[in-house]
Amino acid sequence: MISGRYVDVSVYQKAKKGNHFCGDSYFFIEEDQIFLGVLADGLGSGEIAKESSQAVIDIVKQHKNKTVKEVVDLCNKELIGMRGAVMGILKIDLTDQTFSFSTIGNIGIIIFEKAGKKKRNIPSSGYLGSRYRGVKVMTEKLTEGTNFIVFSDGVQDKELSACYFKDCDVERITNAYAQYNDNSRQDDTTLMAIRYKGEKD
Ligand SMILES: [Mn+2]
Repeated sequence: MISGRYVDVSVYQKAKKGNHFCGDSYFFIEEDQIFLGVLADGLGSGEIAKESSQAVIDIVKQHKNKTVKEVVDLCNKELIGMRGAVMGILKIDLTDQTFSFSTIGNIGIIIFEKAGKKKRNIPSSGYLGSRYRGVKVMTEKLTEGTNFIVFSDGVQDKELSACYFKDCDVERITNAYAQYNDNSRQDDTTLMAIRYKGEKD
């Protein structure tokens, strides 16, 4: 678990059975004015998949201050000619107190607000590299004590109703997931638990 000034992050990741390389790549960073979290799942498996998903991460790292839409467009450009990838990106603007997120293909984001509201995004279809028709970006007001769960398609729908996703301790979330998930998984699995703690005084 990484505990930032405003944001905590804990990540669970496991490669598909029998694979050395996990085709999923992730990255997150907290700076003075922003938090950025990204998860990419490369098409195919093993090293080929890793190459595409890592390319997404590299682009995001280089363009931290661009808008979510600009970053996704750049990732798409970079992936032309590669196997391809799907991605999810979350950007928290700590100054404006808003968050923006977007997913293309099979990356999910579920948002649990302290007040109990739960939101799930509708991903843009296709994937980066060759089946890309632009991406929808949602921007909403940030509230203290919000959990963002970002996951690749190794996570199964039935696993997402668990109550531990609302826990205020992100490490407990990934530990609980590791303990209760289905171990016979057929795909690379990454689950990022991100919590906006709010202003500390
Ligand atoms: Mn996958």
